[in-house]
Amino acid sequence: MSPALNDHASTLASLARQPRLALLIDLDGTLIPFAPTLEQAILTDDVAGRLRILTELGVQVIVISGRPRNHIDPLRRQVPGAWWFAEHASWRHDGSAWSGPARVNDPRALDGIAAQLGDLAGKFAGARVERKSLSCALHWRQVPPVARAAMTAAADVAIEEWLETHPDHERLEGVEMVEVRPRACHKGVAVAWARERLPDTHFLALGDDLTDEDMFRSLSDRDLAIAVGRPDRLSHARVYVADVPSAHQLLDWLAAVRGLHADQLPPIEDIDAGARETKRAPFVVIANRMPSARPVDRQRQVGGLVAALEPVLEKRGGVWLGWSGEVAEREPTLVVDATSRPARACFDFPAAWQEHFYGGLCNRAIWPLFHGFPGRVRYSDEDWVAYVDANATFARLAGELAAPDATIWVHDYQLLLTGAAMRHRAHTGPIGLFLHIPFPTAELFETFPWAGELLRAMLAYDLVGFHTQRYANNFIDALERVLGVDARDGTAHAAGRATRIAAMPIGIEPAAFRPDPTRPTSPEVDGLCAMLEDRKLVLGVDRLDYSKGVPERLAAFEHLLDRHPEWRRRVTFVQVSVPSRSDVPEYAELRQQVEYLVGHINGRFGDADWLPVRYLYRSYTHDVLSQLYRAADVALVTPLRDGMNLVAKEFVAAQDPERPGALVLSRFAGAAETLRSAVLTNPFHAEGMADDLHRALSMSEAERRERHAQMLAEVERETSHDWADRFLTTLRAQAREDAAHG
Ligand code: ADQ
Repeated sequence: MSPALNDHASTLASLARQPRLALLIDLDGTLIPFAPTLEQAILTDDVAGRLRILTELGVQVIVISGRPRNHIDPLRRQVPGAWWFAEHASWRHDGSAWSGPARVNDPRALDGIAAQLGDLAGKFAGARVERKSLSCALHWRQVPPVARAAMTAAADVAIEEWLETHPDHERLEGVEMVEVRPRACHKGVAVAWARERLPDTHFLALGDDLTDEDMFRSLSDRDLAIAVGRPDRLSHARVYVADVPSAHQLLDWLAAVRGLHADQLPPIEDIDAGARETKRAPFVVIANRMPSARPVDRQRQVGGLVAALEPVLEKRGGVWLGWSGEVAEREPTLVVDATSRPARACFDFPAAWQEHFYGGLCNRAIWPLFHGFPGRVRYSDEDWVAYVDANATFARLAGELAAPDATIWVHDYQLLLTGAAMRHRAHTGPIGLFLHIPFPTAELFETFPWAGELLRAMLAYDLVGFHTQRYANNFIDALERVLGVDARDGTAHAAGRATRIAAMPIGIEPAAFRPDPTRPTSPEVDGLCAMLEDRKLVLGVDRLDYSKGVPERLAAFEHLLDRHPEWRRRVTFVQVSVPSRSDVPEYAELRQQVEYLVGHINGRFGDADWLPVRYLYRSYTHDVLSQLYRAADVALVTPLRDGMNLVAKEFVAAQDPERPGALVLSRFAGAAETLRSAVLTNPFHAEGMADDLHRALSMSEAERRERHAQMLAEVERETSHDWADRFLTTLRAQAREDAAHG
């Protein structure tokens, strides 16, 4: 038995003897084995008897199920002393009556997705839609395996699309089912409610699927979560029992211990066994966000950071460390999934970080300042404290994961202090930072109240990489002005360490964006092309962020229709915006502003059969995105400021070299440094941008071909894999050199 498992076994033994103990237990997959239909999945009297005995022995039994209330009612009579939760934590029954959720969502909100999933279920024999009072689930246990992939892919698309306009709901993967439910109704709510009523009580929680993770993550350090079945996900449980019969055995053991009989503890296994192997990882990538383990999302990520780093992580046995995307009220602890590719380790943020670290210093201070929008910057001491704290925590957790001499690659503006915090913890291996956003001019940077602290911390890295030489030079200027450190030769020497400063533009994997001729065109792209008739398509694709200049782009399009009326009815502008940071008020305002402008232009110029602007607020898979890029006559990539901008490169890669579209590219995107054959434009000058768009629309095919060939050569010259190799080679060389001189 490993030492860790011994710890868990003794925690369980002492928990079992606590005078005040509550058992939080899931129903299906935990107490009741899965059966082909819900009707066959019954709570036998034998199992109910075990729960009754526990209640008689002073354990407060709390059953937390995803089932609707009418399924729970007959079961309640089998275990009279228990409390019951239905539909996760939407409804609760404490022995007297059902009470509803504190915040009731309008159940009709689900009608749209329920209808879509219903249609889908109608096409796949065995699929079943379950409509509950506040949520809606699609089950495919009975769908033949050959048809499942097609059905789940279609369900994924429908749900993703629906969620984009219903941010107060979320999707939840279950065992052979997926559910859409209000974010506020999860099993963690049941734990909080029980904790209020049961002060000084220890909690033992058992559950088998993802919905139970909300219950597990809400436990405190003195409670224990036990998974039923080895989780194939990142789990907050540290131990598991093999299956439902083992869970029953565990209940018998608990009753025996509390009844003061000796009994055999059933085998409990350590989930962390895999994680411990990863703990001494030789290579760790640290980024705020995690790559997704879900296939649909991963398809979206192809070509980005994950695609670039995945092979390196795999080759070197590395781990990706990041934020889980969840918030929890407890000390951040690592959850490791050593089986995913790449191996992933993540943790939940404390609630205060959401506001002060992520929403605060990162997105209200550094993001606008580094993009050159000082008017949008808000500084707050509390935000800075949270930033320091978050960076120190990332460093602590990376230290738990990495060997002391491991190579650490830190990404982006959220983690500028992490390298210094790791050095503080005596990390001896190479640590590099790549900044994905611009670095501002020294004059602007100096307005940052903690400019000195930030720069000093950045010099703890062996290598700091930027997209362009201009950003690297800005950084060098800032070192000179703020710290008096001379790094004009590309290396800064400070505090006995040398930091290499280099420009290393990120690329894409061009092959991933060439439309696959063997695959059918997506119905959505087909529909769009049919709607265009013989009009030209101007395309914009961005995350919805003020730095991307979407309102300015719309203004330019309006000028085009004003100044060049010959384009009216001959061109359609399709703007695709991926929802981004929609919980930050500025972003919600931006969305409204864009929607207003779209309505304004369409109202001014549109007629019964021509809509000048189509605005799609959603994300697409890369396959569909590539088809859209290829269908476009002109891409308008006009950020006000952008570190690099991958959309420009993806558009170039997706073109048919014989009949390519034209690229109108902002001079203020990092990509403009290499894509010199684009039509370069100034996004701050709407009329000028309208003229540049006119030029691109009017360009001859020969000129488009020539420009495209030059740009494609650039895109193919430096791919994302080359970029990752180059960064890591430079980092290792720098660390070796530093060690030789140190
Ligand atoms: P971002 O600001 O996110 O990245 P960008 O480089 O354009 O900007 O990358 C956006 C990615 O999202 C692209 O890969 C694109 O395909 C994808 N995307 C955009 N719209 C989409 C949609 N509707 N559906 C699906 N996918 C969509 C930051 C910096 C950039 C820098 C990158 C990488 O701000 O300047 O280029 O990191 O370093």
